[in-house]
Amino acid sequence: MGSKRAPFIVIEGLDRSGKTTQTALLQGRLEREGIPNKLLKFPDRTTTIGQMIDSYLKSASELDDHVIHLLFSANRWELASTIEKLLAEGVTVIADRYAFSGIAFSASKVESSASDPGTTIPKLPFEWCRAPDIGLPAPDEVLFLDIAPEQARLRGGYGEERYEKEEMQARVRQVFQHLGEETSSEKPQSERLAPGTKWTVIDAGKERDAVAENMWASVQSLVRGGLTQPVWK
Ligand code: 2DT
Repeated sequence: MGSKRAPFIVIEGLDRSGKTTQTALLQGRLEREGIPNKLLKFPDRTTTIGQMIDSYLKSASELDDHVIHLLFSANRWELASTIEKLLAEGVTVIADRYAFSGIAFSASKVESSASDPGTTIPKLPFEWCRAPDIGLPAPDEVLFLDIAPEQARLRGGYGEERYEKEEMQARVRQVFQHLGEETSSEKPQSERLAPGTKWTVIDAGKERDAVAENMWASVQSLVRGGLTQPVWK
């Protein structure tokens, strides 16, 4: 128990929040500070499961909503032991998206209600969405890059992939906010995805360098100090 491990940091964010740029800037900062690190990206489209996910996201294939949800989760489980090994070796792991995206996107899928066609209901219950990721190595900190839909719109059009639609993005933002509250709450461990995780909201509407500074300010003591407690599960 005495030996130190490195921290696990997850970057989550809405479309057009600058997540990819900011993740690269954070990694560059770790490099400059001489902190050993590894950047992972979820979905990891290089594995066999990842290729199925890639095809689905590009609308080249159709899959049942339950199936694609479980594939996204399986794509994290594929890397679970690698993450634990890296942390134990003192390598800081940064993940561009993780289980929080998994829940936020799947729980945002809706269909019209049979009894009241004017209203929509979730296709997959929230608790069902969370279940497959319980027990994964949990991050020490999540940096959630938040941007208001109106501001995101000013940054230009959405991409081509499935889910890159404004209505969907607005629902995803709400589920992320709910996950943030839940993660920061005092709920019993069994009712939270990530028992020891710190959830930090970063205002991604600010200019690039200011966002990068805020992210660094939030994680720097964690990445400089190392941790003695085991990886959260
Ligand atoms: P990128 O644009 O960041 O490659 O994401 N997604 C992601 C899910 O629906 N479930 C998940 O578990 C993960 C990790 C978010 C591709 C899209 O995949 C969605 C956007």
